[in-house]
Amino acid sequence: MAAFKELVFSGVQPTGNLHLGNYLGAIRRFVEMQGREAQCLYCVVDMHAITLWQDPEALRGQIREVTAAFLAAGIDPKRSIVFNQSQVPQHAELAWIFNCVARLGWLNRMTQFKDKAGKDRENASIGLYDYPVLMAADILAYRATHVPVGEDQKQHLELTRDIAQKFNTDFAQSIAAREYDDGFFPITEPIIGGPAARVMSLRDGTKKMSKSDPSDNSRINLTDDADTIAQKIRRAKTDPEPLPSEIAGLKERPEADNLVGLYAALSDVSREDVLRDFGGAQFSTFKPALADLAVSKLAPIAGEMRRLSSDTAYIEAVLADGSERAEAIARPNLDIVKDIVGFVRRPRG
Ligand code: AQP
Repeated sequence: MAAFKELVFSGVQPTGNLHLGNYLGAIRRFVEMQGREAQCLYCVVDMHAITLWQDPEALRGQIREVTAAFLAAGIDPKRSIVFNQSQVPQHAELAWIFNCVARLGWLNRMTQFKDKAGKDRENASIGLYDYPVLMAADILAYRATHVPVGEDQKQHLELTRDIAQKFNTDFAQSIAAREYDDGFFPITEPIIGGPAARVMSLRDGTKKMSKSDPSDNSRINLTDDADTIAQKIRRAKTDPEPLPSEIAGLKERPEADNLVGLYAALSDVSREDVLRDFGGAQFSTFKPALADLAVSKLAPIAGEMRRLSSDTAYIEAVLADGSERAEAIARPNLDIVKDIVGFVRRPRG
């Protein structure tokens, strides 16, 4: 492998209903990152998916579907490493070591656990609680320097940085003895931003667009056909006012703000540019323009996803090749971590 200065890692859960938020907030950014001088690893995080029960047969299909979405969106599996988490055992191994570094108080502050566990906390899986520690292991098994994610993952990325820092401090002497002068783990940079860092539900502009929302009308799925996309945008909740000409006019108008953000992200311009073109327009004018734009961007991806999803052998070959290449990076890193921690390990022959 060529030595790159940057190592980019990110993942998507195969939990079904991949949506426009996942695409604009994450997958499209993954594609853009391929333009940097970086080794990129893109992971289908199936071990995260089972923190909530998944039907085994459906899970296999969902893993293939997320892989197909990566490829259909433009991730090149030769240039980037595309794989599924469960095929690389170092994620789970490092997660255990990090379980012994992370503090209960840190995890108790994680808002996503509170949201997902809801009122029935006692009944949530331990995996759901421990999710952010496994996420830190996903990233740091590769000593990744950059992680493109949607805004909802910001707190988890901060935890990853805290774990890296604490590991570097707890084992400072052992790390220095191995000549890693700046600590063993990097303090990973989150890459969050742009007009679609947080895409909101089409039914409620104060809630994020999410796979698990019971209303299918709340999101645009990457597999939706043109008519469905147009219909969902037509029915999207809005207010009776026309669009403002200035950004300040979007304040307190979450649904309008969300649709303007979507238009900006899909056409690669700023919100200000969108308002320059549509300021004063009614939603009856803006929504069809947004629907046309969304269909023109998403229909080719949906078509390619369908074609690739049905080619099981190809998708599984991509994942097998990617897992092997990912493990070739993670395994030597884990060997060093085990030495740092003080484990006795079998020499590699
Ligand atoms: N609404 C969103 N806007 C922008 N980015 C988003 N992401 C998710 N929702 C939005 C980003 O997509 C990546 C993959 O997410 P994930 O599947 O691993 O987990 P998630 O955040 O739990 O996704 P969902 O869709 O919201 O699922 P549920 O309903 O299960 O909670 C991440 O980079 C995420 O930030």
